[in-house]
Amino acid sequence: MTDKKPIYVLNGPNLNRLGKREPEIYGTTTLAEVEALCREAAGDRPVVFSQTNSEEKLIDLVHEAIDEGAAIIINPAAFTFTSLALLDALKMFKGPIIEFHISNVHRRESIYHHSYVSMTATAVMAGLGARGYPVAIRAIEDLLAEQKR
Ligand code: DHK
Repeated sequence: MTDKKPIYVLNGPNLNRLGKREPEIYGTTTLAEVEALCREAAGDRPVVFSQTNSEEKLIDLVHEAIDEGAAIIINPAAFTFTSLALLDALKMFKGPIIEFHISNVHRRESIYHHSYVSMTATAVMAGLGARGYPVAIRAIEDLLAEQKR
């Protein structure tokens, strides 16, 4: 049993098709496999893992994290580059936020080069592939431990 608050791992549109979607860019790891990697890396800390194609639902999940969560790892997918509403929601979160991209968005088309989320994220990870999700979990644990010192 733990009294640790959860890490929210939030995934935006089209990531439900991970593993089949443009594998040359996003790899063949499925979202279910990513979830298992996150839970294993988190150890005794709870993980709220979610994916939605809805901007409204993604913002509702950020609101839930504001009230219940210790940290957020978010792959906003296309909403990264379009959503001021998501940025405004994330600004309310008081804990560490890692903006996460499977691909190196800076090496791709220019439409993927400006992120609104980066204006409030603690850190940005891009290009490690799905293997980066557990790295982000471990980085969050370090950031939370530093906050306690
Ligand atoms: C995922 C997406 O769906 C794209 O819209 C982003 C991001 C890149 C990723 O690399 O995880 O451009």
